[in-house]
Amino acid sequence: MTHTPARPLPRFPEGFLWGAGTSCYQVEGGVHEGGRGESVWDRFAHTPGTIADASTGDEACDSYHRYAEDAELAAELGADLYRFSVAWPRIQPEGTGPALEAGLDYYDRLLEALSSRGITAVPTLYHWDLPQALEDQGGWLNRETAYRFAEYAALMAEFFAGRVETVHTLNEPFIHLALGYALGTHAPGRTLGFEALPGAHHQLLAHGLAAAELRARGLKVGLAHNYTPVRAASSAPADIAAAHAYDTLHNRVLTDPLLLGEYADLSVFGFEDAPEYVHEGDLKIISSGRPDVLGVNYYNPTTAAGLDPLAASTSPLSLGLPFELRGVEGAPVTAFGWPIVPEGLTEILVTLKQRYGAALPPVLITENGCSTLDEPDQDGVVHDEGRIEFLDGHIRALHEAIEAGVDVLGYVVWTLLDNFEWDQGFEQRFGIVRVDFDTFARTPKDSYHWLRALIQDQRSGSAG
Ligand code: IFM
Repeated sequence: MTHTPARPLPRFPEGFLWGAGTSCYQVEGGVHEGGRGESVWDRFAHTPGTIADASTGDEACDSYHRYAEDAELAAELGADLYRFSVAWPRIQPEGTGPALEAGLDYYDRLLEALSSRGITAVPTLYHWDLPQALEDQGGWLNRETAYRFAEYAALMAEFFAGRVETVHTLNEPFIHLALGYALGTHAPGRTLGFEALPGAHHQLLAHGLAAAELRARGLKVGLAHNYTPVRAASSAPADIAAAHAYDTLHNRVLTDPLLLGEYADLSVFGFEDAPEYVHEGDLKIISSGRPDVLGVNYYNPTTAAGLDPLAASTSPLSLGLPFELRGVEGAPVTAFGWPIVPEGLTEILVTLKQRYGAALPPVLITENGCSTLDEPDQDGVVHDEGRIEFLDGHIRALHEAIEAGVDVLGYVVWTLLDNFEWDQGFEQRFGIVRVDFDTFARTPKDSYHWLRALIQDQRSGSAG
C-alpha cells in the first residue's frame, strides 16, 4: 500500500521541522520506580469514579522501560523533533529538595536514545503531574508552588544545559486550570469555578521564574498553550458578547501577560483590575519570561452563545459562565466528539499574529491530532483513514497560515502512541502508533506510514 496524499501537499519552507509528542504520565508507567513520588494524577486516577474505564497511568505505555523503542519509532518516522515531558515527582518526589539521581538517569537515557538517532529533544517541564505533596499545601492555588517550580526548573536547567536548545515550561495551563481546578474532571479534581483563577496567575508566575533559571544556563524558553478560535453562535449582540468573553478567558488570560505584560480585561466576568493575588512586580517577572518559542496546541474551534439571563446554565462545561459553549454546527466530529475544523488552525494562528504583532514569538505547533475508533484488522493492520484525513487537512491549513505570514517553526503531531488519555483512560486513542495495553506491543498505524511519506516528500522537495 502506498501512503502518498491524494492531493499533493504544498511545500513547507526549507528547514521546517516535523515531530511527534508524548507526555510523561500518559506514557511512562514505572510510577513506583527510581524513588518517584506520588503525583496528583496518581492520587486522582486511583480514586474510584474518576476515570472512564477505571484505568490508571501506573503502567501506561511502559515507556519508562521502552523509551528506546519509542525513540526508534520516532526515528523511523523521520522526526526531527521528539516532544516529551519530565515527571516532576521523578526528580523531586515531594516537590522540593535535591534532584533524585535515578530520575535524572531516566531522562539521560532518553536524551541519549534520541540524540544517537539524530532527533532533537523538546522537553516540557510540566504536563499536569504536580507532586501530591505540593497539592496538599494548596497546589496551584498556593503562590509558593510557583517558587517550588522555579527550584525544580533550576535543577532541570542544570541537567539540560548544553544538551537541548529549548525547554518548554508548562503545557496548556488554561486546560489544567479549567479541568483540574475549576471543573474537577481532571486531577486534582477541585471544583472551584472562577475561584480557581489565582491558579492561572501562579502558573504564569512559575513560568516567569523558571524562564530566568533556564536562560541563566543558556537555554531558550518555550511554553505551550491550547488555543481555540471562538465563534459567536449568531450575529445577535448577546452571542457576540459571549464569544468575546470566552475568547478572553481561553485565549488571552494566560497569553496577554506573557506577551504584552498586562492582563486582559476581565470586567465582563465582574472582576476588578488588580486582584490581590497579583503582587507588585509579578507582571514584570511574567513578561520577562516572554517565550522564545510559543507552543500552539490546536484541536478545534468553540462556538459561544449568550444565555437567557433568567436560565441557569446546566452544561457541565459551563464553569458557571454567563454563556454557553457549543460544538460547531455541521462539522464532523472525532471519537471524542470534538469538531473537525482544519481551517480553525489557520484562523487561530492569523488571529495570534494580528493580536500580538511583533510581540508574537515564532510558533511551534506542539500538539495537533485526533482520537479515532481504530481497531486492527485480522492482519493486525490499523487503517485509520479518519486520522489521515484529519492530519492532511490540518497540515494544509498550517501551510495557509505560513503563507499568510505567520512564522511557524514546525509541526509536532499529537501523539506518537495511543496512551492514557486522562479521565478517558485508554478509551480514546490519539496515537499514530497503536499500543496493545496488555503486551505494550507497538504497531505503526496507516497514519504513521502516511506521515512518514509526507516527511520524506517534503525533504526530497517532491511536494507539489
Ligand atoms: O492528551 C492531551 C494532552 O495531554 C494535552 N492536550 C490535549 C490532548 C488530547 O486531549
